[in-house]
Amino acid sequence: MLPTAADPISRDGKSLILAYDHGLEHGPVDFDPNPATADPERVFELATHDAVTAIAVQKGIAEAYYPDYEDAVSLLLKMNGTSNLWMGEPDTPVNCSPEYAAELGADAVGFTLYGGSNNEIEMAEEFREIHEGARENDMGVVMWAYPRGQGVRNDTADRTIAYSARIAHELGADIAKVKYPGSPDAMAETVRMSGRTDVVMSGGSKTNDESFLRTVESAMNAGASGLAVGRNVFQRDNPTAILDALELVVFEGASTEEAIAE
Ligand code: FBP
Repeated sequence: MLPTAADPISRDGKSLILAYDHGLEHGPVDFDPNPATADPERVFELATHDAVTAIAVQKGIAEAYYPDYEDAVSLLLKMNGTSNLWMGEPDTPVNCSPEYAAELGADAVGFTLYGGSNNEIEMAEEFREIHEGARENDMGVVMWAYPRGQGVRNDTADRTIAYSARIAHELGADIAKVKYPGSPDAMAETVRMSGRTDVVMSGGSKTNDESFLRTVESAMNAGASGLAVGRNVFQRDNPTAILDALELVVFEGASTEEAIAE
């Protein structure tokens, strides 16, 4: 396999990104199910699990905690983000430069693009600067490809999600992070539209072990390259157990039944 820019945050072409930007995006409510996870150190500890290929965090968390973990986990630095207090048309300000991301030790940068928002034009221009800055600093690029806003009637429609992955591909992302489009066929079409850009599934709100693993298994069978997951790991009473199971499904091709039986 040829090396790609996604390699530092992937293993054998597969990724399991532990997303932990929820304190900004959703607020403290996301830590309620497992209050200890309000402490970033707990989640960095989880990210040292063999299954995890990178942790995705905002700049402030990286500054404060990543120096203690840089030998143990790859860093995917999220470059934009909005709080849940914002009530306008979907938008998300850039809060870090690629140069500073590189200085913090980032292996890759992450960027949310809300295709269909009235702010899509500005966001795409911002993405250009982040993308080219990442290339100059040898970092991979992950797009949180989230169609959302006035131009989007149904953000989970299969064609809409396939379109968002295509946008990520055409604008130069190495990995497109998309919501699961509802069926294996729709996921396969999303993967087909994303060309050489890898597609990872977004974890979504917490579900039970079996239903979550089944969705991951079906995404992998449809050609996805892994997942970027937050709440379905850190909101569980035993996050390590679900990472053990995900390792089998994502990297070993195990079925849900096999992963649960382990
Ligand atoms: P989850 O696995 O918890 O869904 O996390 C993925 C993620 O993209 C996070 O990086 C981000 O904070 C959150 O979902 C945003 O979710 P939304 O914009 O849909 O509320």
